[in-house]
Amino acid sequence: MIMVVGVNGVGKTTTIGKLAYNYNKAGKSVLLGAADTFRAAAVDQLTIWSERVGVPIVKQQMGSDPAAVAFDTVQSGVSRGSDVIIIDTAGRLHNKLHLMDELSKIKRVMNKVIPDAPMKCSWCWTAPQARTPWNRPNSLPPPRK
Ligand SMILES: Nc1nc2c(ncn2[C@@H]2O[C@H](COP(=O)(O)OP(=O)(O)OP(=O)(O)O)[C@@H](O)[C@H]2O)c(=O)[nH]1
Ligand SMILES: [Mg+2]
Repeated sequence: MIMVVGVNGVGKTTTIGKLAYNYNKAGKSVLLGAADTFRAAAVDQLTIWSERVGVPIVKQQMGSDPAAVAFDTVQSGVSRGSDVIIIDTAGRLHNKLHLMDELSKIKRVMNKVIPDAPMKCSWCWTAPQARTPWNRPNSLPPPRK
């Protein structure tokens, strides 16, 4: 399971398209989960990637609970026997605690379906943003599980 997280507009969804393409090419069965239910057209954007790459997608309508989408996606991945599940999330700043807590919730519900699944939480950065934590370490919230 890969949960892709990061600040707004850094390339999360595009990275998911690239990952899906490469895993698919390597013969793995991939399932995408559209858990960015916040930004307008985010679900449509990921749907276009799923069609380009030729992999299935689990989605709900905009505004629905992202954790519910992630839960459905993992459940669907289990019943389909998917090798790789990739979850898109809405962009957020790392110092907005309530938004970081939402990510913790998404991760928790994914682990409810497969408690011992190998899970990678991939934080997307742009080059200038990658320098921010080193310049302003106090801007980071305490580590979240
Ligand atoms: N040149 C270049 N552009 C990129 C790359 N990755 C993403 N982009 C562009 O950056 C813009 C934002 O990319 P998205 O993948 O939508 O970023 P996101 O993090 O999902 O954005 P939000 O969901 O709004 O937070 C789009 O116009 C992409 O085409 C990259 O590696 N190179
Ligand atoms: Mg996106």
